[in-house]
Amino acid sequence: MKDTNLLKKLSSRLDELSKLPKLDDKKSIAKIVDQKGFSRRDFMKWAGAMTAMLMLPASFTPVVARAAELSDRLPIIWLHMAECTGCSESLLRTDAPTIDSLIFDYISLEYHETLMAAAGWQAEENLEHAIEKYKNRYILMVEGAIPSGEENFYLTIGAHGQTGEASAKKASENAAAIFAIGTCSAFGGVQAANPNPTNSQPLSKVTNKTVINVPGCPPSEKNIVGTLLHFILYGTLPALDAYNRPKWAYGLRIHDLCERRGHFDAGEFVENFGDEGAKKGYCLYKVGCKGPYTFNNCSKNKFNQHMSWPIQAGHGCIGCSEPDFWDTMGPFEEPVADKLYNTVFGGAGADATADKIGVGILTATAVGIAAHAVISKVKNPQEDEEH
Ligand code: FSX
Ligand code: SF4
Ligand code: F3S
Repeated sequence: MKDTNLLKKLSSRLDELSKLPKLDDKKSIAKIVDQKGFSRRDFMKWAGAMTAMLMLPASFTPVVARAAELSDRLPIIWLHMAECTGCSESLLRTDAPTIDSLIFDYISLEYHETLMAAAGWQAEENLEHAIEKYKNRYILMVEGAIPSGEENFYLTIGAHGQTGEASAKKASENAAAIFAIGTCSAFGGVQAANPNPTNSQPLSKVTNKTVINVPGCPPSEKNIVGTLLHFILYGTLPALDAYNRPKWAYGLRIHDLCERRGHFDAGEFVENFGDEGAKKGYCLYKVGCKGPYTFNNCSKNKFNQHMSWPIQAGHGCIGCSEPDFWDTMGPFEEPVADKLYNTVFGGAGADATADKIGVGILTATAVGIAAHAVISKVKNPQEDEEH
């Protein structure tokens, strides 16, 4: 779609949204931003970064800012299933709030067990009431995997002892959009790791409605807020990969965006944590980095007020935004074993390739190209499905 047509389309969607009543009259984004010590300029800078992240041209910045301003028009129901609440924490418990976390203060969270004041019967009633009142209008965000089938009693909520499975099913039925927040909800995560005693399942196995997966253990606040803004702007599903992850966030490998990538290509590896290579910031592949097999944008967004991310901190990526990463990506501090990936070196495996790099059998450049070829052989879920 041409930029001007898209701009028109997004603007008229926002015009429609602006006609919906504000869910809380006293709140305005300008006020909240100001109260927390940000200027309008900071807010517009943030909107500019969001615009780039959503792969829109810079001229769309005012539209993205307006989408953020209208983010209180769509009620949100956030359910907690089996999880550690790290995903909510990633967004909310920063010691200095970011504009992303302010957006979360601003949106209309009709139900969020960690944040709301209500408890017991009252909480249950609030949920039922919100589902009824905002039927087909609310966005459902679910955090955590869902113990299912004969094992569904491993998660019950509230005084009636309703199972998490029943609760997630019910809330999914009347939602305008459904986001699985975090790897547990998207893919099962640690709960579903072998032998999965609670028969925990991803949200998509519990409902037959389309679920947008926002994985990561936890996902970055920007990927959560960006998914919300995308829905506010378009009102439709974003382009998704084969695992239903938005391509704007999960379209590239960690390895493609990694600041240590030059060292990988030059065959310069950390051999052991704390060695000379580690001090020089060399590539972490040989100490287990799973960046070549993991799709996410962590190096761009980072965590903790954009301070750092796993590889910057000196540990390899453990593949936390991939399905079944607890079972398939371990051991986390060793390279992926030959069991998973055959390579151009007659099936010797990516690790054997890294060893060859280490002992300098090939020249650095040739190795860089060959190793890249190896990595590129790993199945790319982005190529499976185009929307
Ligand atoms: Fe899981 Fe999140 Fe990891 Fe924790 O939703 S994705 S265990 S950060 O809190 O559920
Ligand atoms: Fe970065 Fe890991 Fe790739 Fe090395 S293997 S370049 S540390 S993502
Ligand atoms: Fe997870 Fe790897 Fe990012 S472990 S947080 S996907 S760097």
